[in-house]
Amino acid sequence: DSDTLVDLRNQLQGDSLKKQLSAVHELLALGQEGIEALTATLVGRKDEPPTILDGKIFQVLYATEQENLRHSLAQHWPQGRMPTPSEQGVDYGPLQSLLIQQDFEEADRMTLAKLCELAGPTAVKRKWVYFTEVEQFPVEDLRTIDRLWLIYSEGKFGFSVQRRLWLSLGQNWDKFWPRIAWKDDNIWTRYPGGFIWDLSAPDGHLPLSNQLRGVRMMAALLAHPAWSEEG
Ligand code: UYC
Repeated sequence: DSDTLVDLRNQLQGDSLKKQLSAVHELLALGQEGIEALTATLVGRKDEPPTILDGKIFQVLYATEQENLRHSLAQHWPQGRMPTPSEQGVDYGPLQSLLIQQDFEEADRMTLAKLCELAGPTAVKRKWVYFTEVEQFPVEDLRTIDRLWLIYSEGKFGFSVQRRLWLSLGQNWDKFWPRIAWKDDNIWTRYPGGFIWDLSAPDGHLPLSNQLRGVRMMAALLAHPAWSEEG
């Protein structure tokens, strides 16, 4: 009834992320009027910097597969809810699109491809990046990639999430791997089948960094100034 609708809309404006996210799902379950409330909330926040709530609402509205809804989303936000600035002119639109669709496995592959693009044509050909290239990555681009992962994963995935965990474990890799389910009983998780490609994964599980050539690339990512500067 209308009380529920009002309560849920208020819950969306509250400051508990958990409650916001559960309100999104409850509104969705109400059908068309819930969908309209979600759309109104999203559009009402159009001029604000995108949050995890905005990413979630965008995703669930997109997933309704209602043509008119997708059309009006695309009119407000042709690329997705998040602007994707790049100092190097890299197009993160395809990554945003995969994340909106919650295709985390393809999004993970696309992330590696974008890191290679960022590093330049030799890295694109090589299909992996050197830690020395990572050190040169612009702050802006890494933040764009990280925020895309964050807002479309309920805050679960992204380099900054991995960094926070890694720091909380005293930068100890042996403690870090099992925490993000990249290792179990001292055995590396097998790519791609062993990984968890949805939100049931532990925090920091994605995006992946292949450890085949050692830990230095990932160490450079997690130690990058993108995560420590202000702003
Ligand atoms: N793989 O095991 N991985 C690949 C991971 C390792 C290996 C890709 C992550 C350990 C080989 C991604 C983990 C290892 C290939 C990841 C993991 C290993 C491959 C595709 C847990 C053997 C084919 C992108 C840490 C013991 C490589 C890419 C090739 C691929 C990710 C083997 C994303 C997070 C040490 C043989 N693994 N990788 O980088 O050249 O190729 O075809 O980390």
